[in-house]
Parts: sequence; structure tokens; C-alpha cells
Amino acid sequence: MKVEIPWRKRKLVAQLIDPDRAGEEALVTAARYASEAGVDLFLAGGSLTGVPVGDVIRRLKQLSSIPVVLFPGNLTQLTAEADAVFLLSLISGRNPELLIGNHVIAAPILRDMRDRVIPVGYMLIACGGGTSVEYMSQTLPIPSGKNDIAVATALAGEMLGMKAIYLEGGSGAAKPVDPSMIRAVRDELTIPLIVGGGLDTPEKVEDAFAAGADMVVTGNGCEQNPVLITGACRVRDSFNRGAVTV
Ligand code: 1GP
Repeated sequence: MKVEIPWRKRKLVAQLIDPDRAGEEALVTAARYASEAGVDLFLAGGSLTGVPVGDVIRRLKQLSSIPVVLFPGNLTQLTAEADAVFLLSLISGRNPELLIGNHVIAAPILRDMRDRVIPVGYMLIACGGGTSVEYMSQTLPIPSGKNDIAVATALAGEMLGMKAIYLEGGSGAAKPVDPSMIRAVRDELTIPLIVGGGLDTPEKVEDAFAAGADMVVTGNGCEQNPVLITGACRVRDSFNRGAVTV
């Protein structure tokens, strides 16, 4: 099923499911909390996974009616099971495989689901401590505080035709992307802005939305504390009602 993501119409919450940490019990728990809270999307994927992502997506779709977007950590995770695919180009880095090489290999596999492919400019931001994305991609993140570089990179992504920009602090980041960088990028972009990494409290989610994030992504925090997703969705709802605080 193709999904239309209603971004820029209202704020959205996505919950990241890492297939390697998504056994049956974890999936049932995630689906129950997410359905009750009204999560907008699941993202499924991870830096390294030994579990077929298609199986996890199929099970998630049995357990809830929340659309599932493939968030592929690498080519082995490509599957037609998802409602949409984020085709990520790591535009903060200078690794040609992650800018175009993998996309060439993926294109014949994605050909029949091209109407479900969403090109996303993926930007890794230094948020303190090394991250899996940094190591696995062998790329340098944009330094924290270098808002001008982040803005120029995001603008380049928009002008290259990306349909969204993702500011990624890295899964389990000690600190989320700084609100001043989110604001600086949001002020220049006309396409949706996704923010993720280290958003493990409702207050951090609120800060990201207040700075201009259109969609927040939370993963680790929900694995450790499933009720986080309830708080994140309440914050989203308060923004969507026009209130700025929970
Ligand atoms: C990672 O942005 C996502 O790609 C989510 O990060 O696991 O830290 O919430 P967390």
C-alpha cells in the first residue's frame, strides 16, 4: 500500500524499529504502545542486522495499521514489504557508495516499487561520542555548531531534488541535534525536515518540534521505556492543536 505522508500539514512522530532488537515480545509491545499513542509511521532498519527486515515489517503490519517505512542501513535490507522506502543519500559525507553507488545497485530492485520511494538527504551531525552510522559509513559528521555547513548541505539536498532532509544525531546519541541547527536548517528549507537520534524524553522531542522539526524519530528511548512514545505523541498533539507546551 502506498502511503502519503502528511508532513508540513502537521507534526509527525515516527518510531524506529531495529530488526535485531525486535523479537516477538518487543514487536507486540511496540505495536501496542504505538497504536494507542497514535504514532504516524514506523521506520524499520538498522546499521547492522542479521534478521530479515521484510519479516519484521510483515509482522509489524499484522500487529498494527501504522504504515511502515523502510529505513535501510544497507543493501541487504531492501524489501518490497514496506509501504514506502527512504532512499537515503548520505549528503553530509563524501563516501561515493552512499551518495550514488548503492543507489545504482538498488535501482533494479526498487524499480517495481518506485512510486513508494522517497529520496531523503541524510545528514549525520556530531552530537558527542562516536555513532554506528559514523563508523559504518566511514564518513565524518557535520560538526556541532557548524550551522552554516548544515544549512548549505540541506539546501544542496533540496536543490538536488530530495523530498526531505534528515538530521541524524545517531541512534542512542548522548545529545540530540542542537535546536539552533534545526532552526537554522528549517528556516532555509521548503521541504520536510526529519530529526532523530537521542530523542529519549518528551522534553527533547518538544525542543526538536519547537525548533522546527516536521517529523521526529525515536528508537532507543522507546526500546528502553515503551511509554516514551506516548509522551512523544502527546507533545506532537499539543503542537498540532496550536499549543507549544505539553
Ligand atoms: C536513528 O534517528 C534514529 O537513526 C533514532 O535514534 O535510537 O537515538 O532514538 P534513537
